[in-house]
Amino acid sequence: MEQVVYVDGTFVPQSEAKITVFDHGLLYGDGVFEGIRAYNKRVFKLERHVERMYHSAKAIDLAIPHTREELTDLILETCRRNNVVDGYIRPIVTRGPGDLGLDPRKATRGPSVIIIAQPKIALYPKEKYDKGLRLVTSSYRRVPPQSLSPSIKSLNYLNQIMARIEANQYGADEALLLDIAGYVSEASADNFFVVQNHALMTPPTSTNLPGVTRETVLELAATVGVEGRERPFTLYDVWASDEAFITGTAAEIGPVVEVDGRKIGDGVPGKVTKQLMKAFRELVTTTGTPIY
Ligand code: PXG
Repeated sequence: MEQVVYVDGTFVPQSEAKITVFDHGLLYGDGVFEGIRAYNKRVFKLERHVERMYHSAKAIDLAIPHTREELTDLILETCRRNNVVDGYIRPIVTRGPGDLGLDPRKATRGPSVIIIAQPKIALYPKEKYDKGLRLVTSSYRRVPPQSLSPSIKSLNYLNQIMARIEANQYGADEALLLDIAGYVSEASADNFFVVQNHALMTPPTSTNLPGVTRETVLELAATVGVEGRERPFTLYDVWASDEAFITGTAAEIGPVVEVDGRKIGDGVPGKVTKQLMKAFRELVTTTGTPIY
């Protein structure tokens, strides 16, 4: 059955879901989005994702033409119309249609609001979770906050796409990006953690996206008996770590077993990582906003 997409006030079949080629989201990447998941007929951390979307929009001076409550309801309604049980949800708000020219004032009609709710999500193959991911450090640095805040989940992903292309060329599963000062930042679309001496470490969010999965893992740390810390660290700390993993809404918790040709720990998914994966699974399948 064809999916139903919300576009600017109406629900339409996917094949009829269209926006104009003059939309500034397409022309200039002028817009924001979210990536949200549903598990077991509930949307995981919906309120937090909606909050992040409003923060991103505020940062680019884009007024979302709905209250948070309205947008939340529209997201849930899009899930219902697509019979979502487990799925992937993508709200997008762009600057909207306007004449050529990047000045946002040209987008006179106002923002476009799009919500996609897919009843299926394409995951990394199961093998990647059993055997672990291989990462390479990118030669591209994460765009620094001096140029564009990495906290904004904007429609500009070329920095990360360049890194991903490079990782593909090296036959790696993911790219690890450093910040402009040489400290570890994040993967192309996931946050990054190392485990050292029974403590988790992840870089502060000044140089990466404040990931919802990242926050969740920091909250879960205590339940598996480890401390979760936010502090800057270098590639040396990665290579010398006992375990490493990436976190993201799509990837969830993905064990990392190799970085730049060096084995991490024993070269297999680590004990703490596996405990966190289990605790995460338990949390996502038992909490969240009910869809129905
Ligand atoms: N860093 C970046 C740059 C991201 O884009 C994350 C970290 C992880 O954040 P969350 O909140 O998801 O834990 C992201 C999230 C996709 C896709 O379609 C990308 C993300 C999320 C969902 C789907 O590739 N990025």
